[in-house]
Amino acid sequence: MSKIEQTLSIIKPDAVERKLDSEIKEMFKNSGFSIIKEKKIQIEKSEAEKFYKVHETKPFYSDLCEYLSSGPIIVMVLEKENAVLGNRKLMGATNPKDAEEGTIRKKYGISIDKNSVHGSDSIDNARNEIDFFFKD
Ligand code: IDP
Ligand code: MG
Repeated sequence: MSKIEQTLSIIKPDAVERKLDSEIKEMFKNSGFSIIKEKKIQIEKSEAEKFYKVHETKPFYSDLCEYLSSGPIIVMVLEKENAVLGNRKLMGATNPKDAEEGTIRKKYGISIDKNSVHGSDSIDNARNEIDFFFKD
């Protein structure tokens, strides 16, 4: 059964820096997502640490948070049927080397850390991540 969902997407610093935001947004729209909210921001490392808290024990945590706060990002709320899973599919595997043809990370990702986009991995996390950036 399918239902309308919202998920959080982030266009990460490597893709914003390369001015890929319009092309990535087109890929979302062409896949049937509506961009309900969006803003371009730069966050502090301390905020990135909160956002990625689930990864705090990983060896790459500090670099990851440094990176997410290293330049402007575009955060978006995407909406469509089964948006969480659909966005994960459109993004492709975490490591662009493993991502399938036609996915955002295959097309634009540079490396496992500079993989161009973030997407929520569950409905609960989507709700929390949307609140994290858009609660006001
Ligand atoms: P996801 O972004 O596909 O959900 P996660 O496992 O949640 O992947 O990891 C969050 C982010 O941390 C990834 O997008 C990637 O940028 C980075 N990352 C994950 N694994 C590694 C790694 O082994 N080395 C360096 N960075 C990593
Ligand atoms: Mg993740």
